[in-house]
Amino acid sequence: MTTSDPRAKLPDAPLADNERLKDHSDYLHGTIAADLKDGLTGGFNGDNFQLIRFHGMYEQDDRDIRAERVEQKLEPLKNVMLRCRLPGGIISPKQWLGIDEFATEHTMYGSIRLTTRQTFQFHGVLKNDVKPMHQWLHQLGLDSIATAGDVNRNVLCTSNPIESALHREAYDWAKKLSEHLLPKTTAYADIWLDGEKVFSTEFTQPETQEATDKVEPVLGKTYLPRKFKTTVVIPPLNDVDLHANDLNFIAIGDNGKLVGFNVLVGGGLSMEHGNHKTFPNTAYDFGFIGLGDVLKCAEAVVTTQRDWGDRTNRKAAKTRYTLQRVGVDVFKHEVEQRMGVAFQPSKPYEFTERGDRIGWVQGEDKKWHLTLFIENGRLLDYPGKPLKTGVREIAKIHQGDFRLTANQNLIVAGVSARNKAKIEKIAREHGLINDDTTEQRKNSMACVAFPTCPLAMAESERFLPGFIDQIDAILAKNSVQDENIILRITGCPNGCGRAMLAEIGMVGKAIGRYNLYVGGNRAGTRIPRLFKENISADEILVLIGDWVAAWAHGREKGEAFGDFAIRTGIVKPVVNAAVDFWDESKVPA
Ligand code: SRM
Ligand code: SF4
Repeated sequence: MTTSDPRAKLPDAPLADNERLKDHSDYLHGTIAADLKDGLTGGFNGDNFQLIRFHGMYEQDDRDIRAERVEQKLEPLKNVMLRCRLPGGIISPKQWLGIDEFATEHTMYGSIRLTTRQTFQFHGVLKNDVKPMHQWLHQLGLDSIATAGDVNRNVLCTSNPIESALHREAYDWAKKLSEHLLPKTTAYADIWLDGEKVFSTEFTQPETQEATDKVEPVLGKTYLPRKFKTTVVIPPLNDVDLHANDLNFIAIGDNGKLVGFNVLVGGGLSMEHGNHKTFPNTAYDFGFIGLGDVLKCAEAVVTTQRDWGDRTNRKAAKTRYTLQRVGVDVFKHEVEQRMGVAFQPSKPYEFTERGDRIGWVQGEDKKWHLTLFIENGRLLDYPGKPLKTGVREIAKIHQGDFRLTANQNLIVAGVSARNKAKIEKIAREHGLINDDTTEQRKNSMACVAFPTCPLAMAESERFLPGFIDQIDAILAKNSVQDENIILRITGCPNGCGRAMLAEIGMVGKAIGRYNLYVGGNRAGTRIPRLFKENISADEILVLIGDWVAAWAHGREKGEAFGDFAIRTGIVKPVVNAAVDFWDESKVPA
């Protein structure tokens, strides 16, 4: 479906090469199956390099040894990173044992990496193990469809079941949304599972537009212009960081029963250093819808973005740029037309926090939930701290489920009073509970970056733990060691660690150098502003030292650091990122 609205007209420019690639891919099949047999390279050839992303994988190589391999005239050590699809982050103990075994036996690094989008990644899978890996996941009831590429990604849902009686209903919606928006092509089954069905959709080779609509009724033959992200969130906890996402459903309850959702569209965090046409953005409020309209609404937003998104320039292709180009009201009106319902005024709600509640909490059904803090989400056995083994030992006796959080942590959920002490003992023995972990460490986050991420400009995951030691010392010196500042680092401006929603955000510029942003808020509804460009960690520590001293002594009662930074004029707030992110003189007086 296309529109006749003249405001949705695309720039007069050739389509980006990814559009050709999708168009020629035969609904994401490409020549991946044949490529698997090519033993001359550890990587994927031609378009397949990109196409495997739609199947949840990225080709990578270990950057720590890249130069050494080149010197030895060897191909970089190519391998695959896989990202699982796990709507709402829920995984059973049996499935956990299966993924643990795969990571241990069949990956170069042996780790399970919990991500900022409630799922896990395997790093370092060699080409020969790629097909067996998908079959392994399939027999566990898992898949990696559409966790990357120009599609709707893993759907997030507020993690902790204690937070509200609405959780089960909200989680069901996250699952339904994920399935409704999945690609319907059988490419995944054909390539990885020898045609075994993953979903019930029938696939026939389409010859007409009508047939195309039947194969991919929502996404279409060339899928979306760019990646697309969706959340379901239960106030007051914005643990999924909804403003990083294109489409958000905020659960509205009445007497503990879900009655509908407020819908927010057009969030996203990535940008490019110095490119003023790119900007991070908080999502726009479209209004309230009842439960009967949820799937229709999701489909209408996705298809509007599918048809109106800029396919000529991938840097302008995400939903927020479409909204900027056509106007929020025009986009919203089109969504209403497509779903056949008008949005009602939004219902009141409030977000107060984003962090996970580390430790035990008891749910309304009397079951216990233990949130384990996993530094940077990296589960591996470290000397004296066998974290991965610890989770495996818990999985062997746990009768509830596990929930991955969007803050890279892990919840052992649904524990009976009888099993509580046993699980806590295992967690403590394996270093999964550490009473010395500071509040600052729990509220800090880093993206993966080196050595696996090809886009990393600076260290992030490997840098953060030592940096937090120094921030902790600053907090202690100012007698605020029991408090914290939401601090996040990303190795480049793509923003995977969500620094663009932190109170203090560091964005990699070059090895050892970062751009420093300040002034996000606790609820995750304000984007921080650039304070200084291209500075070293030592320079940043001096600045943070001065700011913490001022905050500790001059803050108002309960005032968080980000709000203090705005009130005292360290930076001006970002009010409307599309207008004033790059130019603070445009902030209204
Ligand atoms: Fe991300 C690309 C890791 C969450 C914005 N991201 C990548 C790649 C795949 C690099 C690449 O394209 O080759 C990174 C792989 C590193 C590695 O070795 O594992 C990568 N992103 C991650 C993860 C693992 C970071 C983490 O530490 O947990 C997160 C996996 C999420 C998941 O499970 O699906 C991750 N990425 C995010 C987020 C945060 C979020 O969604 O809440 C963002 C910012 C939000 C947004 O989309 O605006 C994010 N990643 C990007 C972008 C910029 C996209 C854009 O709009 O321009 C890229 C690059 C791209 O797509 O071109 C990227
Ligand atoms: Fe890689 Fe950049 Fe994402 Fe970090 S923010 S994981 S460096 S793409």
